[in-house]
Amino acid sequence: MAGIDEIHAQAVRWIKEAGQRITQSFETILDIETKSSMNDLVTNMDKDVEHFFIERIAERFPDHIVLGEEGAGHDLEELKGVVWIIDPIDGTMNFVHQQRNFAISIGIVENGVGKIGLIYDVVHDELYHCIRGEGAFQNEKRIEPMKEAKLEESIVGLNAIWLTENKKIDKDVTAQLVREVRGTRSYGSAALELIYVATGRLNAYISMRLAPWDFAGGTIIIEELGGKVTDLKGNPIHYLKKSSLIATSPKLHEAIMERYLS
Ligand code: 2AM
Ligand code: CA
Repeated sequence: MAGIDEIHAQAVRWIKEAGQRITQSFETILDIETKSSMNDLVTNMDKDVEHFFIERIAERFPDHIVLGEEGAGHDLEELKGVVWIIDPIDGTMNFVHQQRNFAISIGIVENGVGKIGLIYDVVHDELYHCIRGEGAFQNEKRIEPMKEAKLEESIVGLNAIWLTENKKIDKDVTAQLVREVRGTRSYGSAALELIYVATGRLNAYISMRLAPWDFAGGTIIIEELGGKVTDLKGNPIHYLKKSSLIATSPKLHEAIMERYLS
């Protein structure tokens, strides 16, 4: 089987190439469809980029498996061997409406353990990446381990939808959190919000509903930097299951869990 460094090096090359394809598509007219709802968008570029990875991976690493958001990869029931969990465009609504605030997200998992994380902020040409145990990097620059923040001094990534009546969380609880922290932000791309937590631009990110391709790459990078990612019950997240998610530093994780989620 290919070594971890070789897999990482290939993933870096491919994610940059995929980024170029996306940038070039800004000059073309997108083909936009909706999926589960009017606001759940998919474009020809989401599909094109997913296919790009599937073809490259099948050719170079034929024993690897791909789980992609647009469903062109494998149908998986368990995480055996090397699995690439890919979101070709995370933040598709931003991609369509803003041509910014989106990312390509890849988590590479071996027998259920996150080994390589990559998030590419295409518009800023910023690649965040790590190999488990070897530190995390923004392009070539090493990212410092995550720092703790007090609850009242933290900036939390949270979508305003969770302050409206919903089936996942009591909106009074989220409203209390919004009042008690220093500030909240919503960027519309889980991958970017996770990388903002990894780099200290946010102190925590909370979502009630994410899929493995939204969080795999970011979780691997955050864990490499000493952060903690769980579902909102405090259980470990699973790379094959949709779940709620809280990503932050260990002490702030404890504080948020204790004050709002227990
Ligand atoms: P996407 O753009 O790849 O679809 C938006 O708040 C963030 O949540 C984005 O990362 C978006 O990913 C993700 N997202 C939006 N709707 C979702 C859903 N129904 N299930 C899982 N993730 C979702
Ligand atoms: Ca997507």
